[in-house]
Amino acid sequence: MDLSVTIAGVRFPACMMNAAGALCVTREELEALGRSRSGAIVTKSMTVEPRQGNPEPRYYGFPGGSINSMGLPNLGYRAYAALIPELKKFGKPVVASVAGLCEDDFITIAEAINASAPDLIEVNLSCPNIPGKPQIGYDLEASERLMKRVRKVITVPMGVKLPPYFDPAHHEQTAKVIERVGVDFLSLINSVGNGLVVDPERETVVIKPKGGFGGLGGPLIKPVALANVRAFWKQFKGRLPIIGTGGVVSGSDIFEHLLCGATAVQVGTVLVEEGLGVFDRLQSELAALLDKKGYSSPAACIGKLKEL
Ligand code: RRO
Repeated sequence: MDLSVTIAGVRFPACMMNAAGALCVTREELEALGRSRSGAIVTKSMTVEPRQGNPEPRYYGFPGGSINSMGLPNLGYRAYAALIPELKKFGKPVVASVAGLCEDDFITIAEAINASAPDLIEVNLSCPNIPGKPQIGYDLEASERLMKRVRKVITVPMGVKLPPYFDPAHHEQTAKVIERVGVDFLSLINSVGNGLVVDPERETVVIKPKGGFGGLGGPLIKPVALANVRAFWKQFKGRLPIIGTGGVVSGSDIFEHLLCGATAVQVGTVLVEEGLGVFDRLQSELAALLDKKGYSSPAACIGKLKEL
């Protein structure tokens, strides 16, 4: 079955890809994504200068999911700007994830990365792990100001990666901001910020930065991700493409994201835990499921969730 989808006019050969942060920091990792069956190559969120990130241990996987406090380890935007034209040879979209340590950084990076012509840019408003820096996506005034500024310098399709929201009022207010800015797609959700995982045996936290607090990912956040996909799909009446992220481990999880309104999904925790072969497995599982249910393509089930 053809699992390709189109987002903001860009064709993805399969409706699944890595989530920013998962196996996508170095040239080697990005090229491996290019050779894999990932439907796109998404870069690690980039800052102005290269960063080592937070002290280790900073990622911990457990049966329900994962917790991370990577702290934006990346090569710096200049390295990614040089790499992006090369990554195009893999014949799939290259998505540049843009972050920054202050508002001006986002503009500097967005302008330079846009000039290197990625197929899409994802602006990350939701990193939970920089000590002393709140997630921008939880400050709607700051988000609007920042998005309006990056919007002016980005000419390729521009998306924003949002944190999870837990109240309908926040979905509604955020949607109004997105509408005013004029965004081409949404990536929902970033990790559920500032969770805490405890090892009762050792009586310790499991990651070092921020006293053990970090972003949660994997199966345990799937209901939160689905709720955000659904809420924003409804806010925009299905007219703004959504890339769903959170808790995708199987073809059935992808199907759930599609039903809620996602056009494609990203995989983080399961990619880190299972490696690049996960894309082969997910594609077989999704194709078999859609076939069994009589859907001819991923696009045929977007937003089709029934309410009782
Ligand atoms: O690097 C990180 O610690 C990180 C980032 Br930028 C992000 O957006 N989400 C996340 O879970 N970790």
